[in-house]
Amino acid sequence: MEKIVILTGAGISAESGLGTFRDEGGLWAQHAIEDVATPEGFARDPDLVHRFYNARRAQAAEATPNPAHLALARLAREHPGEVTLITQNVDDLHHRAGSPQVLQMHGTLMGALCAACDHRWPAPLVMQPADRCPACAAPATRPDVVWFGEIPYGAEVIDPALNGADLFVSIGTSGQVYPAAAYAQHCRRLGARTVELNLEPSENARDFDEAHYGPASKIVPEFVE
Ligand code: BV8
Repeated sequence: MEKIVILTGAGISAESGLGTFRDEGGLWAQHAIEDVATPEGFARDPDLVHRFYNARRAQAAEATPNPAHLALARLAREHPGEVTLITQNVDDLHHRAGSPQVLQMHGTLMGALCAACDHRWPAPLVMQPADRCPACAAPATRPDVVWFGEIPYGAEVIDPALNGADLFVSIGTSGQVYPAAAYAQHCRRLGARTVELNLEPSENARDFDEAHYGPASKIVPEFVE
């Protein structure tokens, strides 16, 4: 029973038409990180931040899973209990591809969170600063995503999975955001084999025993076969 941990980033959704962060013309090129992906940015201009996420939520709703998402869903279904899928992505393409378990460590575009009472509910397509929380009625609703400086979700599941991994596969991430960018090195130190599937070498390419470069929709199904 080989324990496989898979980490995905924006690159796996690129061929589904969703923008990545750090590629040419990527999401961050249009906005400063501080303005749209930090609590301070949200406090400063909640309308800008809601518009940034509303646009991405609409784009994600229009997108469809690509062969890379589908291959990972097939792998998990064919190896029940052996695959832990962790994604940095906030789109729902892994869910819609049929992955039985998806751990969204940076939250989800499809979720709303009340900053006043921590209530969570399915996000409407368009969120606005004046929206009131359905539980406490405070006008404190925000996208349920993890911004810089906030603690990622799921460590209670992620950490044991990383510690028990025989194989760690990183797909479509530039390896620049922590703690996700440290996972490969952590698993390797504990004796796991580490593999990178990406368009080009990532910032932490040295942490991998094996690498395959090319578009995810091609190299992920090939790797999974
Ligand atoms: C935390 C929100 C404390 C949702 C995101 C100094 C040093 C080290 C660390 C830090 C530091 N200063 C601050 C930190 C911590 C900070 C951090 O890492 N900063 C970086 C910038 C240095 N991290 C945090 O603040 C995190 N929280 O540390 O809390 C803590 C932690 C643990 C325990 C206790 C306390 C919170 C980080 C989360 C931030 N939120 N997003 C959203 O808007 O989506 S980050 C954002 O970047 C997204 O989540 C995204 O997923 C993530 C990573 O980006 P990638 O997915 O890698 O996307 P990118 O565009 O970069 O790369 C795409 C890749 O795909 C490229 O390599 C490209 O070649 C490839 N590609 C493109 N097309 C294809 C392809 N591959 C295959 N096929 C293709 N077709």
